Amino acid sequence: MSTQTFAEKIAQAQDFLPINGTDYIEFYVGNAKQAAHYYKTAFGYQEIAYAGPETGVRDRASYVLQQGKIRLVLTSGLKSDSPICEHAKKHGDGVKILALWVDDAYDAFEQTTKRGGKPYMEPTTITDEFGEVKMAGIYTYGETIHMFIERKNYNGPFMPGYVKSESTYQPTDCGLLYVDHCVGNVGWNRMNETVQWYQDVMGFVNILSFDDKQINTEYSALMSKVMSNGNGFSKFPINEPAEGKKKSQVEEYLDFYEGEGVQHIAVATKDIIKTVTELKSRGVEFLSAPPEAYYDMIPDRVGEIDEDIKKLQELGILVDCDEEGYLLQIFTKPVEDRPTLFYEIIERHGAQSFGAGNFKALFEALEREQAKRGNL
Ligand code: TYF
Ligand code: FE
Repeated sequence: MSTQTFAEKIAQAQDFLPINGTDYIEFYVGNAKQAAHYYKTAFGYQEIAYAGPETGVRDRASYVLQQGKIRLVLTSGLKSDSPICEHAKKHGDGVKILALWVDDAYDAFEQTTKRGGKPYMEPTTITDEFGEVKMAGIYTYGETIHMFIERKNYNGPFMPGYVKSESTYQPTDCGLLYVDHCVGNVGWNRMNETVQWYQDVMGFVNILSFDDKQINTEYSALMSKVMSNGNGFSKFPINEPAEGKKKSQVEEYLDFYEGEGVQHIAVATKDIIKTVTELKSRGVEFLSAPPEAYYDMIPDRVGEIDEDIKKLQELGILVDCDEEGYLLQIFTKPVEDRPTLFYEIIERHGAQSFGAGNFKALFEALEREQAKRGNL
């Protein structure tokens, strides 16, 4: 392991793009009304805002959901020739926009495009009776976008163009608090340029790397590098498939998403046992637990933890540690029919890493699912 702490590593990031955190994540989906219902019912999000024909938007319908600091926007196009429908046709339901909350959206656009970022949306100011939001966007991997959102002078429900949701169906929350990290899958030999892009265009630093020697099972392999901004609020691990005996899980994703895109979104909780118990009772499906031996080894591998290991085992929650503490994590199955996007639930107790000690158990569970789909 390296001798630098995570804090020392991220301190080396450049400061030309200050980011306060994730502003929202927008999905392009086939049926936003039903997707919103799923995220509310199964994951405990509340519906806060809406835009669509009833509010004067002709080409789309968007539902804004919130839980803790997490905001999801679910958007459908209303005509087959809409770029939203084309996106959904090609990729299935998936993440289109990873929006970052910044202090100066115009400067964020200027700083990133002059360093090679490809424009998606020129800086724009939109206003309504609640104030103004400034925004701009650039492309990252695949058709995925980073939007820069500045909302210093805004106190409306979401942003101009949206009205407060009138929905009275608001299931209770599941303890999800904030976006910990969002992972992107890129194509063969695309890791280095993507990492370089985050360094050059966004000023991020590489805080962790795993090569295919560390991340492989009997069957398949992948490589992973974690990119972080200077305060650690924005972390984007990047995966690339690697050659193994059988098809890499990253390759399966690329085949079914028909390109590069967001593989998983990790959301933080302060009580993973409660959160996962609740999610399971609402029908969220998780990868199967590792074998008994995995849990027998936790005291030796990780040391003492606050949680009851029996309870973690019952729920299939994984445990790992680094020099700074430990973490608990668990992964859902893909949340659509294509084996593409899934979620991670994570509870950190000091550890700033990503669960490398779990990779083998995790990837074996992933491959059991891959094999069921006939893609291994
Ligand atoms: O974000 C991470 O790095 C961990 C582990 O295909 C991981 O959540 C890495 C690659 C992958 C699935 C999970
Ligand atoms: Fe993760």
